[in-house]
Amino acid sequence: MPMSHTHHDTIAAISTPPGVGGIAVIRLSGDRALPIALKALDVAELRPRLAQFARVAHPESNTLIDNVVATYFKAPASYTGEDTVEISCHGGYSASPAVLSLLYDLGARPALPGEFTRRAFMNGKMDLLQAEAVADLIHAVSAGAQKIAGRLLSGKLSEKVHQLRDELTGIASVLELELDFSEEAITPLSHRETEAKIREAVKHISELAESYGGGKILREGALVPIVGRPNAGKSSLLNAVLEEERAIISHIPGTTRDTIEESFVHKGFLFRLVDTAGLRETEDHIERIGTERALKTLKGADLILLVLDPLSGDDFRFEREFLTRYNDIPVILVHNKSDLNKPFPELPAEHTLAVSATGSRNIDTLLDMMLDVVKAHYHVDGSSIAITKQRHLRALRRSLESLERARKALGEHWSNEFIAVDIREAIDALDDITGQTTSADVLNNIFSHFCIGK
Ligand SMILES: Nc1nc2c(ncn2[C@@H]2O[C@H](COP(=O)(O)OP(=O)(O)OP(=O)(O)O)[C@@H](O)[C@H]2O)c(=O)[nH]1
Ligand SMILES: [Mg+2]
Repeated sequence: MPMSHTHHDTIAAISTPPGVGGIAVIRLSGDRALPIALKALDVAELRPRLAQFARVAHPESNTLIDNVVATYFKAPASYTGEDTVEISCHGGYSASPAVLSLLYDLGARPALPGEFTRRAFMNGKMDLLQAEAVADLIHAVSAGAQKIAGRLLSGKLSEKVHQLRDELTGIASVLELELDFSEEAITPLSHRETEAKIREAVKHISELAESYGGGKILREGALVPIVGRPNAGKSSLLNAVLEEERAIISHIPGTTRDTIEESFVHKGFLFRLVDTAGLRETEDHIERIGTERALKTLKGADLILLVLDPLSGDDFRFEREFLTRYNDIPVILVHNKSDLNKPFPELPAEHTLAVSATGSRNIDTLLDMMLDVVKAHYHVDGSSIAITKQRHLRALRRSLESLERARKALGEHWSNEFIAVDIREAIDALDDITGQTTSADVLNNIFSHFCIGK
């Protein structure tokens, strides 16, 4: 947050999206929220948690700006934990901006992106995981993304992180106690017990780290490039899935040059399907750029649809090599043009399905298969607790590195003091996830991605 903006300022913003609608809600939060609201509204008092009708008029001309309903949330019982007044104006482009500008004249300042939620975090209303979940929930476009954001918001992941933290604190404090009271009768942990406890903690933290793939996919959707030789029917497949003529299709090989990404939701699960240029050696400059783009998309792929054309008349060496090269990403081998009843080669793929893109045959089956493969491969389970962000993963990895050091030190019979320091570092890394030790830079970055008014 820029230095000139302190969290003692009273901030205001319109919290509903711009546009024509029934109502628009302005949020006003900070020490002076109540006096500023009372100056703007023609009421003598605002009672906490009571929706009150009021008029807002121009201070000089006394002409009406809008009739509103105002609700006062007295600190700390508000979203931000500060005194907050929410003013419901009429929607559209004129009333709410006019009311907001009056609030600015009366001493409020425009809220920065995410500043209300940042204050909620600062005031202990939620931890950082929950604050992130607020943004995720707002941006969730699939039922899966909504579910995982909801689970974060309810504090399930925070609880899990706290459990892991308690586990480590338990070990560190015994080690530290032994240092302080080495003369007295506390039962020290044996070398073996400490080692076993650290190993247990490592296992639990690793499990959480492994949930990243699934968590990320639920939040952002699975990236699924459609690849194959020119003319295999990749663009036809994209169109068949989307049920619209999105990409250009022609019988001329090399039709698609650019990558075309379209999202769709299947059974509550978000997929990002990418049509790509056919892969072949080519002299054509633009086609070559298209090929490079296709290969780039493969780098971030969660699942690949490799489309096969029985008419291609070659030995399918390309497909064979492809399957060997991309053996760490799940691939569905799509036997396209199955309406032609031509034979397909035997290829070493785990998942194969015959479809007809232009005949819309087996497309629903393909979607179900995509869902099953992604769920199984990334352990995406509707009910489990998962981390969803690189930030979480990095912190867990740091924690694991510290524990690894602790284990090594223990093995080399270092004094407890050093081992305890490593374990404290592992705890700090976990605290970074919930925001207890997160640096201002990281916080700035997280909240800058919020919308204004949130
Ligand atoms: N019979 C039959 N023809 C198909 C099917 N799918 C695609 N085609 C035909 O195959 C040709 C190529 O289709 P596209 O979808 O443009 O193929 P592509 O893989 O996107 O080709 P490039 O963009 O050039 O790499 C077109 O003439 C389609 O009509 C199918 O299921 N059955
Ligand atoms: Mg194409």
